Amino acid sequence: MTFQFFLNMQPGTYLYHAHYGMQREAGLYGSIIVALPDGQSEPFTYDYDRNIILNDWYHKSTYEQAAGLSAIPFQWVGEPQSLLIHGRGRFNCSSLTIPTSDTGVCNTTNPDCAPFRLIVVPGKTYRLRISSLTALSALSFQIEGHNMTVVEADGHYVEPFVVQNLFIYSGETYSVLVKADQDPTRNYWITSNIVSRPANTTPGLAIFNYYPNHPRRSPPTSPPAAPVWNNSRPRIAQSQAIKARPGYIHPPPLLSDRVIVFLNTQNRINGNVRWSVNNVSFTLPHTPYLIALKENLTHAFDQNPPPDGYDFVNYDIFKEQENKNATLGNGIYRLNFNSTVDIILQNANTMTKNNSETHPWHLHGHDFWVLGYGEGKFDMFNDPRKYNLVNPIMKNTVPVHPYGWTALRFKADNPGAWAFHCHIESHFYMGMGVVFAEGIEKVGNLPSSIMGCGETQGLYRP
Ligand SMILES: *[C@@H]1O[C@H](CO)[C@@H](O)[C@H](O)[C@H]1NC(C)=O
Ligand SMILES: *[C@@H]1O[C@H](CO)[C@@H](O)[C@H](O)[C@H]1NC(C)=O
Ligand SMILES: *[C@@H]1O[C@H](CO)[C@@H](O)[C@H](O)[C@H]1NC(C)=O
Ligand SMILES: *[C@@H]1O[C@H](CO)[C@@H](O)[C@H](O)[C@H]1NC(C)=O
Ligand SMILES: *[C@@H]1O[C@H](CO)[C@@H](O)[C@H](O)[C@H]1NC(C)=O
Ligand SMILES: *[C@@H]1O[C@H](CO)[C@@H](O)[C@H](O)[C@H]1NC(C)=O
Ligand SMILES: *[C@@H]1O[C@H](CO)[C@@H](O)[C@H](O)[C@H]1NC(C)=O
Ligand SMILES: *[C@@H]1O[C@H](CO)[C@@H](O)[C@H](O)[C@H]1NC(C)=O
Ligand SMILES: *[C@@H]1O[C@H](CO)[C@@H](O)[C@H](O)[C@H]1NC(C)=O
Ligand SMILES: [Cu+2]
Repeated sequence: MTFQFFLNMQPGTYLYHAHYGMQREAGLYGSIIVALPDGQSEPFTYDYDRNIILNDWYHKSTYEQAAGLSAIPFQWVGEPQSLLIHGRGRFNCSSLTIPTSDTGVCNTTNPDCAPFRLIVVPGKTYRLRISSLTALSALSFQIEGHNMTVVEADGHYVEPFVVQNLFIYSGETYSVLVKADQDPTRNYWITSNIVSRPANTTPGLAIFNYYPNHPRRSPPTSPPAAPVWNNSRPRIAQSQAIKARPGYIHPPPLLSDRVIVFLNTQNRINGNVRWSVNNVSFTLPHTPYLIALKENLTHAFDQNPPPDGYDFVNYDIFKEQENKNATLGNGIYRLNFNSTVDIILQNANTMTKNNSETHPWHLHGHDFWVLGYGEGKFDMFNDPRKYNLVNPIMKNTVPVHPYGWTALRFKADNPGAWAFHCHIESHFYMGMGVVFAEGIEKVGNLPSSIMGCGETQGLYRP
């Protein structure tokens, strides 16, 4: 299949994936690498460029998972059965009861079950483009015995910093530089581990294979230990370390026109577990927003906008969620074209005592500046004074850490209707998202070939 599209993007590493139901998880995804224009060079050097996609894997189909999430009683998808490093995972097949005719499918000598290996030539420097498209898991990625220098995040150059493990959230992309400068007579482990959730999923394993060692030769050491799953301090520190690279700083507007605070809560609505933003749990209407907006189909979705905030004074973000009054909704936020909008993602306790989760929020159609991260309840008066307005990184996906907040700023300068949602597949399915619309009058005439869903049926002209 051939796609044609026009790029108005920074050179760098991006992702594409399905966005219908929970299809992404079933494997419809990949990465897009935008090359530099001829004659330009990167602000760092390397010998080889390699791509690694991280994922998690469930044995249940996405349809079964979605059915469970909509069922009463609610059936949570649970932790993944495997972690994949570039499509290869591990699973103890003897714990499965599979027909004997199928045993060849799942055994360690089957070449399809061999771990991913990254062949490296001693002394060379590798640019690894690492992306995560996990359904649920926040990951720690590590190469035994080697440090990584982070140089790119979501298509923007980063002021380089060194890490032993990279924390990466679903929807994010990073480039790191790694030099193959260790003992070349052996191989090393590449690992991925779940953080932020108490999962017992087997860690992801791949081989950092020094040429000319045999790629199947197991490293003589044990894989490096995983970070403590519930210690969010190093994760916050790494989020805060990501700044724009000098020479590549896009200064943000110093003031914003509108501030929207998004309280992230878990609620029970009509007997089902849902995620909500300011008491509203998102549901997708049958009619596509852009067509509805362009064609003035005012019955296609709720014309009342959802709230710009929550009850700051009385709401205790550390307390088990008791609000039984969240509602389902499909209203949207209308932004003035070209205005500067601040978004504060405010995390809170879930319906489980002493529990707050990490949510990677992803914005379509824009890059935003990441102005800051904080712990506890966002303070409207004092926290904005601590914003980084000097060299904030621009990204399209950002985590809000447990019991914390994350502040973003973007310019509403891309005509259209755009989703902003948690990149955890089941969370978005359970309502964790919103839609922004701006500059609809600037959107050209829509082709009739895209009509046909919901109220646009009558507009379809083949
Ligand atoms: C794999 O599962 C089998 C059966 O449950 C168990 O006996 C065995 O110890 C497991 N192997 C490993 C390496 O965990
Ligand atoms: C493992 O898989 C290989 C390749 O498919 C097959 O030749 C072999 O018979 C399988 N071994 C067992 C024990 O099933
Ligand atoms: C990696 O960085 C750590 C912390 O800065 C340092 O202690 C260690 O020696 C470095 N390892 C390598 C292989 O450079
Ligand atoms: C992390 O969880 C463990 C139990 O798995 C608990 O003992 C420990 O106190 C927790 N640490 C933090 C920082 O919450
Ligand atoms: C929708 O409403 C706008 C503003 O009232 C108007 O300019 C536009 O022509 C209308 N479009 C259609 C397709 O009716
Ligand atoms: C959410 O619902 C609770 C309980 O009804 C209420 O106290 C709070 O003000 C509501 N918040 C918003 C943003 O509507
Ligand atoms: C929730 O809604 C019900 C019915 O509308 C109302 O009786 C109740 O007081 C509300 N609860 C809160 C906490 O607002
Ligand atoms: C949008 O804002 C920029 C400055 O940030 C300005 O140069 C541009 O003219 C504005 N465009 C419109 C259509 O208002
Ligand atoms: C929950 O957190 C509170 C403090 O916020 C603490 O006092 C309590 O011990 C914690 N409970 C559990 C079960 O960890
Ligand atoms: Cu989420």
